[in-house]
Amino acid sequence: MVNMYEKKKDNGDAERAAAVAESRIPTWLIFVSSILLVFLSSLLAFLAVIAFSAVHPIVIRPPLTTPNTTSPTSTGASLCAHPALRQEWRVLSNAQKLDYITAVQCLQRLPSISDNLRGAKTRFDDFQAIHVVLSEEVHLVGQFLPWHRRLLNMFEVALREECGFQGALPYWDWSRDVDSGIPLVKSPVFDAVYGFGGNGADIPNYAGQFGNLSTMASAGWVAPGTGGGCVVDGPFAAYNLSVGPGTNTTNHCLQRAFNDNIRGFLSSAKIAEVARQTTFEAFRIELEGAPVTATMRLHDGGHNAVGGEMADRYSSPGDPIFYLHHAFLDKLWWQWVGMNFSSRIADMSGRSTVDPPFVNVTLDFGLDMMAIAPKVTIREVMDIRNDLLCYIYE
Ligand SMILES: [Cu+2]
Repeated sequence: MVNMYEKKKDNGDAERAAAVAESRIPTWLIFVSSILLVFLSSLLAFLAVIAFSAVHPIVIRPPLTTPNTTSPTSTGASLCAHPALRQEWRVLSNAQKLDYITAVQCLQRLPSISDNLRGAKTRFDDFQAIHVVLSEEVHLVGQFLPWHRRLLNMFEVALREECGFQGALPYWDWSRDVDSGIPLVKSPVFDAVYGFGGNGADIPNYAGQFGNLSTMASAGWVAPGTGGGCVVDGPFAAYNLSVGPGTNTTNHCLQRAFNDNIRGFLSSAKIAEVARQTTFEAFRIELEGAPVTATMRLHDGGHNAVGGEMADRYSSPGDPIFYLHHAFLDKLWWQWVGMNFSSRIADMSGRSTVDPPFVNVTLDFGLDMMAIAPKVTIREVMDIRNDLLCYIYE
């Protein structure tokens, strides 16, 4: 029989034996074992990364930023160190195109932060809803270009900060399609896989959301286009819009009605005509177009050539191509400023509202972004290379 003491004694012996055995392990062996352990765990981590990238390929992309060598802006703001490079859709790699589309789809899944403004359900809808609410205040007025610049800036920031997007907002230079003579439906921006999907399903005698196509036809501008129904292919065919059409709040599909008869308003020759203007006001009017001009110009031409949701002056940001169209208009403005930088970087004018009483828009005019961003002045968005905006165009 083993009593408690003896058992304790036995344990004591065992502990001593273990201690002795331990003291016999040479230091070099402990050192080598530790090195081996570190090596094995590194190998394991490496193998895990290989396995992960087989499922999620790591895409090596060209750098999206360009070093900045230009002088500080005349509007006083400092220039950002690494501006994002906004490029035309067709020069992006397929991986870059998919990255952008994936990020927009991410915004279409994230919940609205605008307190369901105009029925907005998602972060994508937030931007569309703000455009609906402020539409009357930001078109046909001096702040048209600066306001849309800020809207695009906030959209680009949301893609980056909320959806992990690492690129820059692309733009759509429709004059490339028009000059090359291809129909809109063949443009790379409307590709079903590496683009925004194609035309809407054909509705015979489609007259547009607000009869806009029939208006255009009766004005003798152009004949109606095709489509008019829901977009049937591409990454946005399944998206359910909650904001629009117009100022309505309805669940509806993304509609398009391509009109190749409008292409005459979107050629590089038409861009050159707009660029010839010598004051900001003349430039803005020639770029923005009807109803201030007698026929369409670059802005309304691009909207109406795509048609459907894009032809809706309120809810057009419901079509993701809106952001690429407006980025190109923004580029044209920046290029125009660059043609006489020292004076045009501070050139701002125009009426503040469509109807009187209006004030003259100046650099101190505030740009309202409602719930999505703090108000900034036009002065703060005059130079796209500053810390607030931080991008350039290729
Ligand atoms: Cu607009």
